[in-house]
Amino acid sequence: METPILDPTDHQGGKAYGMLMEEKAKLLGEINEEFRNDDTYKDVEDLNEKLNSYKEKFMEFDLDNSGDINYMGLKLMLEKLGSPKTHKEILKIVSEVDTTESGTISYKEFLWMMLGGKNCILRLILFFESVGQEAPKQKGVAPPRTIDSLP
Ligand SMILES: [Ca+2]
Repeated sequence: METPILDPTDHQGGKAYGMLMEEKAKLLGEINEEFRNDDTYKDVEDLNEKLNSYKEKFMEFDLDNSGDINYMGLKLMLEKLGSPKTHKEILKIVSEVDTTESGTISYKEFLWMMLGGKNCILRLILFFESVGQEAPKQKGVAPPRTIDSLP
């Protein structure tokens, strides 16, 4: 696969930024591929679909494009999801997911959380949000998911 190269003479930044996003999407895509091939998750329903939506969600809140969701990214995410949290709560949410104790949430940590069996605050919030989003879209096609049907 080709690796896009950032042009240091491009001072406008627009094109370079687009390439950076592309590069980031590719990196996350590679992690998705790892999880797709991981036997641990072979029984997960709609794994492919889930990984794609997690990737989008993750990119949306990796505000500084560092590849990790930091404190501010998480704070904004929770506000946008309609569940604003206090400073203390946010630190607790990070610590539940942050297995490397880096203070930030990497994409792998995010996936381990979303696909793992352990219940934590962020996972519950994101599940409730996806239920709310999917219900109107699937109207007349498939019954909307209910909280009871969640793994
Ligand atoms: Ca971490």
